[in-house]
Amino acid sequence: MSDPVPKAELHLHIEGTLEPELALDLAGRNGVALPYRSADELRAAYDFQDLQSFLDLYYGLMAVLRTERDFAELADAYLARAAAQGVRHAEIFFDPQAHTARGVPLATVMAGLGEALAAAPARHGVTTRLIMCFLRDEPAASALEAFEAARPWFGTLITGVGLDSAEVGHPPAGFREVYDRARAAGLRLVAHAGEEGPPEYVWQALDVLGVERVDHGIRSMEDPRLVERLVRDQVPLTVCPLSNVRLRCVDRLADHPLPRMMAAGLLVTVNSDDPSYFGGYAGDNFDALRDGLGLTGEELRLLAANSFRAAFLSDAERAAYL
Ligand code: ES4
Ligand code: ZN
Repeated sequence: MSDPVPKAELHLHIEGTLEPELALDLAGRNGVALPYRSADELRAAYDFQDLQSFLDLYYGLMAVLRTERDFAELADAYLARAAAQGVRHAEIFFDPQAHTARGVPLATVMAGLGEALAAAPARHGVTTRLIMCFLRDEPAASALEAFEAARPWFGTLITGVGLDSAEVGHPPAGFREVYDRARAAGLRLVAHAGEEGPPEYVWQALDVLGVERVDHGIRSMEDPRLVERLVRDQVPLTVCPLSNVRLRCVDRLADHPLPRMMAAGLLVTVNSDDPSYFGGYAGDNFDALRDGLGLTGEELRLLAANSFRAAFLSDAERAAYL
């Protein structure tokens, strides 16, 4: 990678940074049986048809994450890789329900992630925020339960809430109550919408949940009125080009709507989503836009500047980055 431009990463699932080598190490350490004998064999399974086929592997492999140390090592490894690719600030998603459902206490997850995030400014030169995501293919009552269990960390470790997992058939409107509670608790609000799901889900994320940023949002381009709204309000979209190709939301990188999104005046950012699974970290996504889509240095610098504009930073913090 050529001298990476400083950037913020705003769409990153910490569980999606689990590299095959670390997964096998943790499996051995924790006595978890995996149906893969080598990192290469595991990597060969990273051939996805759609979002669901990815999620099946992703949730399955989480079985190796059991202890505070596991979560601390996972996050520290991500922060080291991200820093090497120019990431100065990372707003990190995690899926509490995916861990508590396997019997891992939320306190264990928070202690491990908290340790790595606290060390990150000095160790890696990266500041962070943490965003808890609700699994939209689980009942809204489960999201409410996860939300209430996380209250002790609100405003300290946890800055915001998001909505992820299988999108189609699970519209944002079902999660109105938990977003109302999150807003009342002073948390920042984001949601995945318009990745595989229709523009209607982006409208619901904006108008029913009241999100401040939309994760993915690429299918917004199918609805000119929605584009107008997103441009008018300069709602940031956290776009993940390599993810969209790997999950076949777009056929080829050359077909990716990102250049059209920028031309329309949308506040677009570039992110890695689940970098271990999708072929690259933040800088790799920037490189792919240059090499595969022909974006210019000026366009890439604009995307990097957008990432700090769209971040949940104070004005003073933002000024230090821009
Ligand atoms: C995800 Cl790419 C993607 N979409 C929705 N939910 C997710 N969780 C982790 N990666
Ligand atoms: Zn995502």
